[in-house]
Amino acid sequence: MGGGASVQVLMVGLDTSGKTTILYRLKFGQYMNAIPTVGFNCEKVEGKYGKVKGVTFTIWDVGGKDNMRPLWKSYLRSADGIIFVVDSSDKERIEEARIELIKFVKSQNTNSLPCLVIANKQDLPEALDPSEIETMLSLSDISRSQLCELAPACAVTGEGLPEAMDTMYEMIKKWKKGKSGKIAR
Ligand SMILES: Nc1nc2c(ncn2[C@@H]2O[C@H](COP(=O)(O)OP(=O)(O)O)[C@@H](O)[C@H]2O)c(=O)[nH]1
Ligand SMILES: [Mg+2]
Repeated sequence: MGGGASVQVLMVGLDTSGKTTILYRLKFGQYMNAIPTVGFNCEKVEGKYGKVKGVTFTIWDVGGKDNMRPLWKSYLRSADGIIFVVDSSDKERIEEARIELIKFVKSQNTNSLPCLVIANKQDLPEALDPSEIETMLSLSDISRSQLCELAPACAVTGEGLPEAMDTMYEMIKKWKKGKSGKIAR
């Protein structure tokens, strides 16, 4: 993979964590006020700089209200990677986020896709540190069975998002390499 590559990313997470704001920030390069997502959004986003230059990310942003969560699975079929977005300032729902994240990654069983957790809303004064989020979400448990990384970000300013996309792409490359290795054996 390299310039001209195309990858599919499934973006999930609790409602109001900032998924649609991230999607629009990546697509339009500016803050757009998102209305609550009914169903899903999908955009093709072109990587502009560095490692992801020329890479096309097709990003599926699926609604995160509790009645939508059982549907996340159905978007996995064509996905190369998962982004799970967390609102770093929502201490009350961090445990709910942990449960949904675990449930979701376990539901994939054999098909352990790389998972990037975006700790969003880092601009808010009450935001938890990335290291606190890592612990509260038990990411080390997930890392035992699949590629899992954490990226801090702010979707309003876009800070952290280019690095997050770089990381996602690197993880997908690693995962694809490992997979083709297994098939060849
Ligand atoms: N302060 C702050 N607010 C954000 C950030 N990202 C999203 N929001 C706000 O959080 C609310 C929910 O965002 P939305 O993208 O609709 O969340 P979704 O339900 O996960 O798609 C909106 O009012 C956004 O403007 C961020 O990084 N910082
Ligand atoms: Mg949304």
